[in-house]
Amino acid sequence: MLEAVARAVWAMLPAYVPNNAAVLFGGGRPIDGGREWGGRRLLGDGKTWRGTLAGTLVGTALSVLLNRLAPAAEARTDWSLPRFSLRSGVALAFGAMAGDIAGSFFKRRTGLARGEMALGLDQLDFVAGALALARACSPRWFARTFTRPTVAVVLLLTPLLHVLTNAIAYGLGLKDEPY
Ligand code: CTP
Ligand code: MG
Ligand code: K
Repeated sequence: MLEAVARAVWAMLPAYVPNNAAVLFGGGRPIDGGREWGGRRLLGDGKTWRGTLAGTLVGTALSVLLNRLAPAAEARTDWSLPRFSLRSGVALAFGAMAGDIAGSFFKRRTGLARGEMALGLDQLDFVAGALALARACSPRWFARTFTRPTVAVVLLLTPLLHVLTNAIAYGLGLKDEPY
């Protein structure tokens, strides 16, 4: 059980950190360039080129780092941890950013302003993006790494981790809202 959770979190870390990296390094020119659609912003000022690039780079770098840390972590436990290819690492990191951007697109369509909470969507849009892109880019790696029980753990655990890290980022003054 603990190993299943550890494997799931390990495999998802390159998809988890991009959001936090975007909060830290984001800002500047919005991806939608201020454009509107149907009287509302296409994406909003919260989705920037810089944040997206930073998130993708940090997530990818973490996948490389995790590969190097895995043997030591495995030696200290009796777990076997997943490894990332460059392809799957990039897919998880960029997929998380893309899913988050798609989430903002839907938030704007339903009239939610930038920063307003969309319960469920905010917590899972990046997971859906990361898993979908990883599956499309590295199908064999994906099938090995994200077995059904692992996906179940991810879907249950991610919203909790997301709420927790965002609350911490808010507490540290890094984020404008605690979600
Ligand atoms: N961010 C960014 N680029 C991204 C994603 C996030 O620059 N692709 C930065 C922005 O400064 C953003 C912050 O990270 O405000 C928090 O991200 P998030 O909560 O996803 O955005 P919101 O501001 O809440 O906007 P939205 O309502 O569109 O989700
Ligand atoms: Mg938000
Ligand atoms: K979001």
